[in-house]
Amino acid sequence: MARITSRSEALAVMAVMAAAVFGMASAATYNVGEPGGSWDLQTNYGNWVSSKSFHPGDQIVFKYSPQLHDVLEVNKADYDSCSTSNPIATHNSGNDAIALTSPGTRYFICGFPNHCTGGMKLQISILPGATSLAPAGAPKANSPLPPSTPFSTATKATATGFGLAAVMLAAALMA
Ligand code: CU1
Repeated sequence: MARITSRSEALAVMAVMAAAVFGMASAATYNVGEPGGSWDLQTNYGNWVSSKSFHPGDQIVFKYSPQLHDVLEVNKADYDSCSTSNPIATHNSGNDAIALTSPGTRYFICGFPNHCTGGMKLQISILPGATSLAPAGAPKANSPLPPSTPFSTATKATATGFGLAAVMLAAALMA
């Protein structure tokens, strides 16, 4: 009886630690327009982005028929005017994963005639920091702390938690 209890306790600890670590990793993949849409003429991309926050390490994936659409990454002026003449990058595989590597704003439009003006334009604001390491409401401009501090603290806490969970699991399995 004691064995079962301690093993299930260890497994519970492992599950909690795994959840914490996965949450902390926070590299998310967003399929553009999903659920309910894709890279198409029906989706309202302003609505789509409004419920999300993007961070370095995340990626967005454009899924579409290459016969019907493509994806041009453009600058803000070309985004605003739906100009396709000077793209930063062109994607047309129909399954295009775009890595969001650094903070800033990136602009995507469809290059097919009248599709951008028809609504196929997507503006992505990439916020600094990993999702779960940026406390909501934390003041941004008041601190001279080195930026690495919260990350190394979190990493140590995670490593400690993992070690503890592994020891407990091993103890439970050997009991
Ligand atoms: Cu299109």
